[in-house]
Amino acid sequence: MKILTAEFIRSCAGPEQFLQGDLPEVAFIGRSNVGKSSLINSLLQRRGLAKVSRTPGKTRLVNLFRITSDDPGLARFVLVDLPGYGYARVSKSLRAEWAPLIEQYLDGSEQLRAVVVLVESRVVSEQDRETIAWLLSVGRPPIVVATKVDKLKMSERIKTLRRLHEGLGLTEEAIPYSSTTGEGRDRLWAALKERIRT
Ligand SMILES: Nc1nc2c(ncn2[C@@H]2O[C@H](COP(=O)(O)OP(=O)(O)OP(=O)(O)O)[C@@H](O)[C@H]2O)c(=O)[nH]1
Ligand SMILES: [Mg+2]
Repeated sequence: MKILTAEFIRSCAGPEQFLQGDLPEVAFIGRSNVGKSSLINSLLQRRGLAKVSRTPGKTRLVNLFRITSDDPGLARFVLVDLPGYGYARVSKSLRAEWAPLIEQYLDGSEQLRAVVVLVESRVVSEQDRETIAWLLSVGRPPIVVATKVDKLKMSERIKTLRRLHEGLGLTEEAIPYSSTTGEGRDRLWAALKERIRT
């Protein structure tokens, strides 16, 4: 899987800025600081395409990227980087502002083929659980990715991933991912291809 081009389209502050057209869309969502920007950069093998921020909770807009690859199953698609949710240090009113934007996108997009929910392997938050339950309730079963697995010792890995699986009430296995080592990249591409094809 080789990415040929990856270009930023725009940041959307409202639904009128979402894309029209027929390109399939793949969206990424997760708690702030879960490693979303790092995962997008590692997936696309583009350093710094999605900002890896040192200030958690910075990304509050829906960011769109146009991607082309050498894989016929995923030749052209749009990657959607959704705002991080649930960062405690951000005020409630600010959070109230962008949660509707996320829901409008996830509920309304006709081209959306897959939603990837990122969760941190060792931390199961109530909001992760709610997001996954909500996606199931609107008929968009997500692909769940467990981030930063390089931080887990081999001895704790199985137990931690099992706890995550049970804690989130998953039906499908989460994909273990590390942006540091590249683990999980092929598996995630395969999962995305499956969703885009069908
Ligand atoms: N060890 C390890 N650290 C990671 C990994 N992915 C991200 N990090 C670190 O986690 C922190 C947050 O990473 P980001 O990719 O900016 O996370 P984000 O979810 O985009 O964060 P916001 O956009 O600020 O909400 C950074 O310090 C990264 O270096 C990983 O796979 N392994
Ligand atoms: Mg980010």
